[in-house]
Amino acid sequence: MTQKEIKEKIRNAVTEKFACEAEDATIRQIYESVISMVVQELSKRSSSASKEIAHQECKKVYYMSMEFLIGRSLKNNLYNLGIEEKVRAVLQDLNVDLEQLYEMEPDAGLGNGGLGRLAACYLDSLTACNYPATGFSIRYEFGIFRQVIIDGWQMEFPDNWLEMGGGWLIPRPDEAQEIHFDGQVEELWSSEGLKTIHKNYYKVLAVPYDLMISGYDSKIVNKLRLWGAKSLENFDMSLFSRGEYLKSCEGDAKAEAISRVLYPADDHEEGKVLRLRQQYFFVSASLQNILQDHLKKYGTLDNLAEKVVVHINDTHPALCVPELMRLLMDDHGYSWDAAWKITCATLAYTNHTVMSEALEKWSIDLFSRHLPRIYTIVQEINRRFCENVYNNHPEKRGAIDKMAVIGEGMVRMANLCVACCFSVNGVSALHSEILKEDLFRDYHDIFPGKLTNVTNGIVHRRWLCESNPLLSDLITELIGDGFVTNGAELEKLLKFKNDASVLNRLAEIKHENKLRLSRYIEHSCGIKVNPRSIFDVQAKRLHEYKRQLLCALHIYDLYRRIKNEGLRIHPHTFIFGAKASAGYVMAKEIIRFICALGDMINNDPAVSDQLKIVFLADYKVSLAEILMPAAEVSEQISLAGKEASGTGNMKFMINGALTVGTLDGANVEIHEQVGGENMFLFGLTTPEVNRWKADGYHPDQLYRNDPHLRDLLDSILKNGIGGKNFESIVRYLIGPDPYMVLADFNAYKNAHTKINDVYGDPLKWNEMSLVNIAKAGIFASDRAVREYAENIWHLSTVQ
Ligand code: 26V
Repeated sequence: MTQKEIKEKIRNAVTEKFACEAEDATIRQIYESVISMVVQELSKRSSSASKEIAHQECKKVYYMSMEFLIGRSLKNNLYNLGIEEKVRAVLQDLNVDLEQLYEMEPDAGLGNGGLGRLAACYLDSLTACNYPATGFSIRYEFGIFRQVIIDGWQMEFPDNWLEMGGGWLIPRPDEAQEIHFDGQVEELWSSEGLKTIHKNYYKVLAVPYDLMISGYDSKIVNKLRLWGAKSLENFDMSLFSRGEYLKSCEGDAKAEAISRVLYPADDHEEGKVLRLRQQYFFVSASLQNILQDHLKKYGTLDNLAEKVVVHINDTHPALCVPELMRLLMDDHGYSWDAAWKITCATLAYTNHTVMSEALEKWSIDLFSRHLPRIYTIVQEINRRFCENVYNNHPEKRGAIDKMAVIGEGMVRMANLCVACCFSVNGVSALHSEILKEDLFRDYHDIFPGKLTNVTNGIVHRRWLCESNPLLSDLITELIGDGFVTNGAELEKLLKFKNDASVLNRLAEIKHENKLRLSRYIEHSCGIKVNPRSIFDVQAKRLHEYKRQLLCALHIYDLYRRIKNEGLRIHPHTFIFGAKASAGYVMAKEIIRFICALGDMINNDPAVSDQLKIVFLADYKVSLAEILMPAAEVSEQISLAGKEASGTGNMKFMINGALTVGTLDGANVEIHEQVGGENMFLFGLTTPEVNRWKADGYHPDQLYRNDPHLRDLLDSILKNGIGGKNFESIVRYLIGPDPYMVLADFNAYKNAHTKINDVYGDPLKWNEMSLVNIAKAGIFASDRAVREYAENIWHLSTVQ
């Protein structure tokens, strides 16, 4: 598109939508018109891409995920289409600043954390690499809550993103699907055999809304299809006639509640009917849609697995297994065996956690009540699976109870996936080993080759090129722009490792980005930070296992050593960003602890030139885009064996931050890339953690035998923090703490001493930073989706 064409299109959009001239339009009208211009352009490309994909009979992947943490789209789409500067110029003529439009856009926060952001990165990369893909999820009216901190307490407020973000969605009511819940099943024998009938069900309509995914300089445009729930039985006339007005609309509310809000927890099973309904709703709608499209094109479902792969992102869409069976058998007349063969060959699954509380299970009672037909299918899958293990793997007879899909009164979604899917993968080398050796060990023995690894990745165009243009421009100047489409080319930077002028420019860019973040911090929380201080960031969901508490305890220790022992350190600013799920009491207490620590330290003139703490409220994708480029230290300090991969670690790394981290998740691979001399590794390893756990972890002994640690904890018990009581936290640390904060405390402290020392040698620091950037290419999601496409999905690119 030329600048002239863009101008025309924006002008037309303004007149069509608002019946006025662009010169007279409000900024909001311009904002909506620019979005509409981009959507139109992408839709045009999408429909010609669809035709080409159909013509080439390409195999397609459907990526099923309850979460897609998209963030903002305007800048990303303009960048990907290569028209950002042209649009900026057109808007300038209208006296509108493009940056101002960017700031008007809300984040599409349709996810909780890493899992959802990964799905968004993958759709972006799949498109950029020309793989035919569609994402399926839910059109939540409200995304992840907006976090406000009041006196240290997290408060949650609704996130009405559609008001200003809905312009990206194209409704497709003609492709709506009907979903059936509740009721009873009846089995009927006839001359044609056994027929199962689902009766007295409750119907909900699933209406698709498409969000275009632009890729980068791509031949194709893919889409993310989000299902919105609409009532089909929205009005009960008989109730209305009897004067029960409110009740008469209940059908409406119950159906439409399904897509009202994202579940804001990524840690524990809530066991709520609504979540099960959400899962079945989007799984059933998507699979019906997939089968209809396939039938339209090929006239048969016999070859489904040759042309379609459905990817299950964590266990949340695991109902794909019984739902695909149901559709094949009940709607399309396949026998059990034929349906099972197709189902197993079509479905692949990624596991994203080994934490038992996050592995989904549903009580039989709830499951069978709301999904009666699906339950009968799961029962039969379980019966056949157990029988198969019993007959064909006698050595595993003792493990059947553990491996079964139904056990202890629950339907176990992870087991369902592993029993059926043709591929199961973990998300980092370490995590995938733990799956093979531990969580899914018995399955690994009977299905050799099924379990594999694909280390996570990030779309480096968003996380480096778009969010850190200064760095991206410097890199382009040094090694050309090949790295934009081939992350591995970043390695060419290594030849500047000892080039002082390059290292100094790197430092200047970091400083600019720190200034930008400092302005944001002052504006958002009124704290003035020293831009020459070390910017040390821990930004991620708040979880005990991620150990924000380890960092906080260390800060308190620093504070006391500065005050009581006259310790001098390079000025250090610790920045936190983290949402806690609403019902997670300990996580909220940790936020309160960090905030209290901040209030005390930031207001103590005895330390305030050396130490600052900032808790940034409402951490989200658009905030991460400001944080990552400004960070110098990246905190990745989970207890070894608990963080499946982490992806924040990769975003910090590619922006030149140095990792202080344990050998957990993808940190292991970061370490492999940069070596121990370019990061600050500390703490127990996974085998050490396991050994320590087996022998019994007794933090009370650490407390008793380490006078310094005892003093530190006693002082919290005695004085609280800034007058606030945190006894519960100390009791937790010396009592049950399953994440062994005290065991790693001294090692962590030593790692920080080293950070402080190395920072005193700027050339050394910047050299380490450059090595990190140069070695981050392997964490590009282009690499990750290629591995999925080649090794798991067997997809080819569109030619
Ligand atoms: C689990 C549950 C349990 C029921 C309540 C709602 C809910 C929502 C989400 C989850 C998933 C937790 C798993 C997860 O988020 N894993 C993260 O996945 C990232 C991408 O692979 C990875 O980088 C992180 O290490 C991993 O914690």
